[in-house]
Amino acid sequence: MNDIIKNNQEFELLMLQCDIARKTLMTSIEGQMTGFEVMNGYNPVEHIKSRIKSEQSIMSKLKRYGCEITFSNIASFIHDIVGVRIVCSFLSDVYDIVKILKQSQQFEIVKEIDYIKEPKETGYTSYHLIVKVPVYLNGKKEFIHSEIQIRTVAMDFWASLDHKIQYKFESEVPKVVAEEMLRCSQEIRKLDHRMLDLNMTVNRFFKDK
Ligand code: 0O2
Repeated sequence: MNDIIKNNQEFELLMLQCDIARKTLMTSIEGQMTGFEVMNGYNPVEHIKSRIKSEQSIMSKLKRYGCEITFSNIASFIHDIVGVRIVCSFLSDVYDIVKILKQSQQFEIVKEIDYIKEPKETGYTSYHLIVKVPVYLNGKKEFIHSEIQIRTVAMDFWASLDHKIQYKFESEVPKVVAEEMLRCSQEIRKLDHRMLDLNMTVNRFFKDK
């Protein structure tokens, strides 16, 4: 661990604030989804996970950005120390979930990136929201930036394999592997659309009865 970080009480406090933000986000999101289920008889969520980014991963990201490892750079540049991932079944669920989250009074959305409409070069697809969560600690109110990723089960399958591949090859992924991953991403995109169409057909079947 970097010395600036290791002996820094501020860093310890930041980690504590992040954990409070993570819990606030999880409680808020789970509550919103249950509220939606009560009103609509349907919960779009398959599962929700949350994590606090490891110190190692924070340092690597700062290095990748070409920033000096300081507490203030962590606070200014790393907006995904708190991460929440919401996984759902269908493509339409992703956009329903985004709509529900936009109604939250417990956090504020500061940025949204639709990597489903415009996938990353790697083939990565997901909907990202960067949010600001208020945290009250030691008589002070601070805002903690956090990242919410919303994706289908199929997108999640791709992303978790990609994560393993990146780790194994230490981000120097051979061209042949990267190209095959891109093709898999395109297949997953088609499959997500087919599953959505199929679900709509099934729903219409029951509506007509
Ligand atoms: P981890 O281990 O998940 O925390 P960037 O500077 O573009 O790399 P930025 O600006 O934070 O990152 O935003 P971006 O690109 O939206 O990526 C944020 C997160 O999205 C990443 O966090 C990953 O979780 C996920 N992600 C983005 N691109 C890819 C990809 O090609 N493959 C996979 N599997 N995940 C991706 P971290 O910090 O990179 O990683």
